[in-house]
Amino acid sequence: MSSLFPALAADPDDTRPALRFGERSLTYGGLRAAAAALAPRIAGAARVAVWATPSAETAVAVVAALLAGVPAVPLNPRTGERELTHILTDSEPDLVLAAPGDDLPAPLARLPRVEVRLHARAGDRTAGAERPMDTTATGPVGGAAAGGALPDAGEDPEAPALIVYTSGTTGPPKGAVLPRRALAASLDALADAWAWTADDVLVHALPLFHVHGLVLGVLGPLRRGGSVRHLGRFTAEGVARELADGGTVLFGVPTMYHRLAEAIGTDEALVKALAAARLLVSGSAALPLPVHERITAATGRRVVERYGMTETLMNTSVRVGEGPHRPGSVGTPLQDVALRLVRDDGTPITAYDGETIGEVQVRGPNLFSGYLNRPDATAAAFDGDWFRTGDMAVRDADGSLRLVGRRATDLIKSGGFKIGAGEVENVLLAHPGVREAAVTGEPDADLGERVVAWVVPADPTAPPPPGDLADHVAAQLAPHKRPRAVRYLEALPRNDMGKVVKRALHG
Ligand code: MCA
Ligand code: AMP
Repeated sequence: MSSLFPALAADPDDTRPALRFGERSLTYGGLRAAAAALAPRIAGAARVAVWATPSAETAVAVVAALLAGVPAVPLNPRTGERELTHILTDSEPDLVLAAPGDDLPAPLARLPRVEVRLHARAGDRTAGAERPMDTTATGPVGGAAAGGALPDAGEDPEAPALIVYTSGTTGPPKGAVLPRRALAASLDALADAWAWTADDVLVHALPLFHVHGLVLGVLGPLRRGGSVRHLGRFTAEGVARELADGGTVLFGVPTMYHRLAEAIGTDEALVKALAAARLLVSGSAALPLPVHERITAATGRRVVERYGMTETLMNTSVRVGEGPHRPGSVGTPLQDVALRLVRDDGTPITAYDGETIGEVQVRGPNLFSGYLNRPDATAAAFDGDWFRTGDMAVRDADGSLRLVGRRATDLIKSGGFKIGAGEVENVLLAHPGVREAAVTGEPDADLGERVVAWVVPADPTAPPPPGDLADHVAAQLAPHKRPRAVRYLEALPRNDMGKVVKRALHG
């Protein structure tokens, strides 16, 4: 298999821009030097954790791990205690990669720490850095200096590259093992669908511990030899500024497009910037029709939707420059992706009629190799060699897909993050003020869905304040999993078997 990053192998003095995070940037030569310096320091590790802040250090850390052939486990820096402990126990990283000055929580502080430097040598400008980013950095490393030989990971396409944790309906998140083959196949298939080239400058503001922000948003541009500008945090002004200043492509979750659509009315610069972009892409959750229509009405632009999943990387996309674009469609299967719709009884649906609903199953080089330490869950996720996505869809006559729902109602998509009702319920139950708890997702104009906690207080005269419960979930799991609303009940509705009837909650 060819290298994951041909542009890095090319020329140590390459001055083309690779990464920009705020005021800090790295050229291809600079990235090559920084990653080549770091790779030998982690080579031989079974696995490394990456403290995945939205920074150039995260990009350098992941690229170095890929060059060294060491699987990387990107960690949400806001992960709470319980979830972090689970991920570390499950993935057993040998060390953690973090930027100088990053403050690591206790469970991680026990691991050996390797600092990610953006410069192979202090003050070394020949390495291709456009400007010094870390002037305090002293050359860390044995061996590979700026412009030195790039390590070769051996290029086994099935070797694990990333382990990305993703929530299920119950229990703690599972680690999806993504091989090098899947990263390469999915990114190349997107390049085919989007005419994505080295000339593209991607603007993004997504977190770097999930597939969308890390694989598509960082590894994608680097595989093409193009560049990425990360905003650090999402703002409509930041998007307008970067698109007006050379950005060509925008990646975002629907919540971000919703916020852009809100800002459009009062921000002429944003309208102009969106209108001039080559490509606007939305994914991770359904883009609501009104959001799409507002953006199109103001800018004349259509937002391209693509459909993916941590376990499968990207499955379908609307293709750039092809045919009329129907909002609500997530497009056709990507190059080399086989896709079928299957009825509840397991029989495939052959109709392309826009109305027969089935579960989406996929097969292809884009698939993960399994859940870490979970052969049971891996086996359950497949029907033969078809991966069951759990998403329900219809197929139109032209082969394009429209997603209509999910098989499991206990999975909530909020702001593009997947949240399992069960994991939040378990944490709520551990709160002393909670006797019983059920968690559901409720429609939310901004987040798509919001997490709602239905709570039977331990003491009905003194129910725990909603803010306390939100803080508790944020501290144990992650802030994006916190309930945005808490409703108090005297008892949860249950059926004869004692099982909570969630449908009765919203009634
Ligand atoms: C809030 N915060 C808290 C608490 N409440 N911290 C501790 N305790 C609390 N009780 C913090 C948050 O961490 C955050 O910090 C800030 O307060 C605001 O939080 P919040 O209101 O929750 O954020 P938001 O404004 O609602 O975020 C919207 C968002 C976000 C930016 C759109 O949802 C987002 O980044 N979504 C992207 C999800 C994504 O990448 N999904 C891809 C996975 P601070 O302000 O400092 O940040 S899906 C995927 O990969 C597949 C393959 C696919 O198809 O793409
Ligand atoms: P995750 O498990 O966090 O990787 O999220 C994957 C899930 O996000 C998919 O199974 C879908 O339910 C949802 N998803 C991703 N892209 C889209 C999209 N374009 N439209 C609707 N849902 C999407």
